[in-house]
Amino acid sequence: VSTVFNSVLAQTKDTSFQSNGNPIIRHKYTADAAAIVYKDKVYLYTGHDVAPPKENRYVMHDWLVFSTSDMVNWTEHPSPLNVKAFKWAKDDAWASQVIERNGKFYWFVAITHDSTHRGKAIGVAVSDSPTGPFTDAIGKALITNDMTTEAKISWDDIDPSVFIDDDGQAYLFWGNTTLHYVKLKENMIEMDGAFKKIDVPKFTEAPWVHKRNGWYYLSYAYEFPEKITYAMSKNINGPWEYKGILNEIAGNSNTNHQAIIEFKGKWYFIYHNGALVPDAGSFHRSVCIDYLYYNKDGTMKRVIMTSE
Ligand code: FUB
Repeated sequence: VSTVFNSVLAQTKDTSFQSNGNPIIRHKYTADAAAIVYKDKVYLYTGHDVAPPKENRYVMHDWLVFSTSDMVNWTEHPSPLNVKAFKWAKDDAWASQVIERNGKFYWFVAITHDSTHRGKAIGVAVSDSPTGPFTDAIGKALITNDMTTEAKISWDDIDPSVFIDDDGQAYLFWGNTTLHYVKLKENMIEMDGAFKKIDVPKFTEAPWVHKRNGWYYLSYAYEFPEKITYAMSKNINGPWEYKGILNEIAGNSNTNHQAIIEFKGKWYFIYHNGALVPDAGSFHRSVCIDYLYYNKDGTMKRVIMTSE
């Protein structure tokens, strides 16, 4: 445990390690994975749980980035983004996702807004490199809690997930309890049109959209404690057909949060659990990776968690 907590000290240079089964990162707590494939490498972006031992609350100030060419040998890069980069925000480096467009990397994040706005908000940072440094792209929140009026909770505008379709149209999905999406302009930092809602069974949070063979897949955290479940559609605007559970509650954590990528011909399901050390639990989470397989009809097979 002390190794894990010592790692809170700032890292200043690239370091390497081999993953040896799940959790893949064992020297610090990582959560809320998002990943992209760029130029023959996977870049894995995670949140960073730093709550003192036994403290049952999220303490998260920065996001981390790791890269690999083979899913075994990993490089950890110095943290390229901290909540302090967003002058309008207070704290809480919650779930995020990075996407590349025209050689720029856009990092959409959920954070707590400062005292002028209630609750969580979504911001976006930009960089010329997948490993940063990233700077606030617009100097204010892209989405604030008061833009979604049905909100009864202050944390409903979280968990941004971006997707660029084959025709170049970008979409931002997000939410807790209510799942919203909106088109993004070509510049990735302005919204284009009205918010829309998606009604899928027992949506909690953590949307992730990917596409394969003409099918759109919308995976998300379902119920609480969370399982990951999914729906499919032939159209990004739905209707979405619910398909069922992708993975069960992941060892010892109330939340789960997935990313799905294809890399060198294999599909990967990236998620987190709370099983790095005994009693790690919901606020000391760790990223895990398992293979993802499809059935002939395009549905996804249930993920066998090698972390259990
Ligand atoms: O890590 C903080 C929050 O917990 C995330 O935003 C949710 O997806 C859940 O994992």
